[in-house]
Amino acid sequence: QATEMQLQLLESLHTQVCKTKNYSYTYGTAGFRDKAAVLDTVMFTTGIIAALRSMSHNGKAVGVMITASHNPPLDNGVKIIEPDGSMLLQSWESHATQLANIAANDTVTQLIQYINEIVATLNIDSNVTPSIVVGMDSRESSPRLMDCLLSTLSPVFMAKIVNHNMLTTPQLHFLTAYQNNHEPSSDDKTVISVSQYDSKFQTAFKDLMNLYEIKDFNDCFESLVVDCANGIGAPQFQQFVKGLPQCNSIKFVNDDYTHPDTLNNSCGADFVKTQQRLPAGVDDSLLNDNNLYCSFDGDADRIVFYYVGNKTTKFHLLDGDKIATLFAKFLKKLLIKANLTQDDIRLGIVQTAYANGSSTTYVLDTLHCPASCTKTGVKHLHHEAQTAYDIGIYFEANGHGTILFSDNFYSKVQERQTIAIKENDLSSLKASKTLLAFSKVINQTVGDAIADLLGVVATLLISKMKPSQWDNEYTDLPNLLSKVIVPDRTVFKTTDQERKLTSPPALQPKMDLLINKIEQGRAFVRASGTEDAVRVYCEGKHADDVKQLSKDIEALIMSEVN
Ligand code: G16
Repeated sequence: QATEMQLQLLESLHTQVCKTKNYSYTYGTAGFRDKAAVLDTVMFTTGIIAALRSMSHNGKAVGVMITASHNPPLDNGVKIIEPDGSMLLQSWESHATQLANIAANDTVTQLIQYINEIVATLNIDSNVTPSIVVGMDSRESSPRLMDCLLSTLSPVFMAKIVNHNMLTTPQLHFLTAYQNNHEPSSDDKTVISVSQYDSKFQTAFKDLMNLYEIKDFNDCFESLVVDCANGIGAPQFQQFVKGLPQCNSIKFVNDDYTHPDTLNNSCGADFVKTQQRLPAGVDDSLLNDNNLYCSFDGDADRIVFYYVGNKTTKFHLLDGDKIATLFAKFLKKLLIKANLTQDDIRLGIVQTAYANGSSTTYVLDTLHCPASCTKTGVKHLHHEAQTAYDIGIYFEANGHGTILFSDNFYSKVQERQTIAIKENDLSSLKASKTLLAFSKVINQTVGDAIADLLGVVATLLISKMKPSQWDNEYTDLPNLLSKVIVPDRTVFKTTDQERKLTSPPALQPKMDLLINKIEQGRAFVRASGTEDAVRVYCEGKHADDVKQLSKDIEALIMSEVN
């Protein structure tokens, strides 16, 4: 039970920090996200929720990242990380939302009452000291919001806090899990910092490269040009590659994270994916048919690749679907070489409705792998990958994803490795070694632009595959993703993994008539969980039809809501 002093402190901090009142917060696709100016109150309560979550885990470290990822510079947000590095358990999302809305709309007595209710119903031991790991992206508002977040943690909860300041979201996911797995002994003075992340993934990449004696990128492309969206991924990845001699031909664009007003502005993964064109900053000196390009988003948890063909006239996107299929083909081949069947190790792909129809057909008919579809949001894909497969490759088309390897994967591959050594089967041995080494290059806590970049580069180099060969595995159906601003996006409700609208009720039947008119037509509409907009996705056999379909659906939406 809280002491009188703690309650008084909470009351005075609530008055000091929570300036945004009479406001309704909603927990979106990846946490709370809004204009930075209104986030003080929800940051205050997120600190409290993180402390309670850590206490409910018996004091294990819980992570909190202040970021609005791909959103424009004036937005911000917050993501909460479980002790194992995954996203906040879904049943806690409603506690987080309710607490924020009580702080914004009710009295401090009601706030305290609700905190007590969580403690009582979840049987949380209030004597446990919470442990919180925090970080933020490079937005101008992030330090101010960090103060709001931290305000209650030491004075009220006496929490242990590790503040990593500016780093990428996946680095914080990794370090949260790392801290829980490396509880220092009393004489251990190790300070947990981003250097543990760097050395873990640098070593993994070097080991994989050494297995194939690869010294540079020359077999597959000339330079790798990395667009950092002017975000925190820039300094973090620049520091990271200093430890990798193989990567010395990497060139950077949009690495100006010290000017937060340029963040995600005409650059970054979301821009490149939705506009299907090169980001700003790739000037003539960087245009080369033999280069590979990629773009991070603002907090470096997404990545998309691209290249230019035909003497720099054509832009070719290699998005999340292409990354997932590249990994699936590579890993499947290795499993076969290691004499492991689909019954031994179940490899599957998890996508969302945004996955290009051609990619799903390729997965099922060419790779002969199972494919699942979930709602948008990494938490949904992650869960499916973890529960349905031994190698669960999950990627959203927007470039957000990773691979999860199960315990069964590790034990079966190790078993095969022992047999291969006994039988002196060198090809099978190398395949098992590659599988194990490759799994270490991947950040299994969450989608990570840096780790995914290493995984893609390693796959291309080991397979001796040029970007155009990667692309030619299948051809994307023409597609368009657009946004419509509506007075109230909450009226848009979906079913069937967001592939069909149930509300407004008249919209889906009208859309179906339009979709059925075009060859290989597919389209859906859903409310964004990170922006105040409704998203419209359309695809079909012919680009002109897709353009028209997109326009028609946008017009339908406008006529329905006005
Ligand atoms: C977040 C989520 C992604 C999601 C994206 C867009 O990405 O983590 O899973 O695809 O938002 O979501 P929505 O369409 O609901 O706006 P990020 O990179 O912005 O954190």
